Amino acid sequence: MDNLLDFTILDEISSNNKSISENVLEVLKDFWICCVSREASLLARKEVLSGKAKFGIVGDGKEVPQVAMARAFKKGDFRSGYYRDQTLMFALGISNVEQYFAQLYADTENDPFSGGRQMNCHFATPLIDKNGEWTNHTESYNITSDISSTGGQMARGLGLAMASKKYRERPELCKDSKFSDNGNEVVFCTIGDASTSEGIFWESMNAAAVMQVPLAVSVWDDGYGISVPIEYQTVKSSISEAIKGFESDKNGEGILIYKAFGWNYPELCTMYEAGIEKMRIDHKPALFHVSELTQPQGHSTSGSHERYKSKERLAWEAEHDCIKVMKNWIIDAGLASTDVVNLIAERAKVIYQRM
Ligand SMILES: Cc1ncc(C[n+]2csc(CCOP(=O)(O)OP(=O)(O)O)c2C)c(N)n1
Ligand SMILES: [Mg+2]
Repeated sequence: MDNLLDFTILDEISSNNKSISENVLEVLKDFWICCVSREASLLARKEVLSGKAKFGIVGDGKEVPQVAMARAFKKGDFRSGYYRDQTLMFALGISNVEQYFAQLYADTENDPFSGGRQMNCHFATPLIDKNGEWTNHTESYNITSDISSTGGQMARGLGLAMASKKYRERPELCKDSKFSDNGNEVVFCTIGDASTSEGIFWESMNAAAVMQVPLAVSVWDDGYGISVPIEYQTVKSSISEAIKGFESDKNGEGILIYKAFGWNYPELCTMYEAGIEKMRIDHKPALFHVSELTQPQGHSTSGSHERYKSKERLAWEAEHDCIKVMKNWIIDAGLASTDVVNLIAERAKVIYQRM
């Protein structure tokens, strides 16, 4: 199988258009990662439904906020998240598409995240080397092993963020440290909208606000928890509204609350860049509410969302698909021609047909 994350298409595009800027190439690279990730999700469902794997839960519909988040994720940072984050893994180079499928197939030799033991899309990076020695965490992107109990990532994220605060309070611990760069790390936590109804979410947000630790919680809000719509799950159907009492006041306590639509790539980039940089300096926790996300194939390979979403909702989702909106934005903003974005989308498909 080819390494589907090769970026030769970008060399091709820039050699055909010598005046293309580095910034535009970065945007096209993000678009390419989103397209490849989507194709991987589509194939994963097919592989399960045709009997080649037992179960699949994938990240389609959540691609664009993750390439934006990846831009703010630095070496030394940690993530404590859940099963929708394959695009972030592709963008950070933590997973390639072969490894993603190795985990889907429970391939004991080629799944680097769990040796075939975990469900698919449960990522992890090692914190020790082959000899059992600590690796230098300040030089790697660090992923704590994903767990299937929704919400469980919150307490772990909180603990890691607390550790950064302790390092900053004790500079003597940071000298030649493999674990912290003066507490400048951020812990990225991801959670679905429905899982914010769990007690552990509120306990962790409260503790983060009281202790003022660098915990950046992104809520991927696709309006559903399996088949349950958000109005039965979250008061006021909005986590950023529900959590307003936690918001930072003039005394500086509390959390910062950011909001963006999951299909708005430029706004997501600005939100994460500014929000995370601020957090590295002042260690104030933040909630990033990313709403209007979609789930093109439904919750998991066990079920069909056509059975619980209305025709109107399905049509709305097709219209607000984050990759479709990003593609139109690239063209409308004059960053690249329709031909170039179509080439990227088609090439992602062609590579996947070769597998
Ligand atoms: C503690 C716990 N309760 C229930 C489940 C079963 N479960 C798996 S995913 C899910 C819905 C999660 O919805 P949401 O948080 O909105 O994330 P999404 O899948 O929509 O991205 C549920 C109830 C679980 N895995 N863990
Ligand atoms: Mg959801």
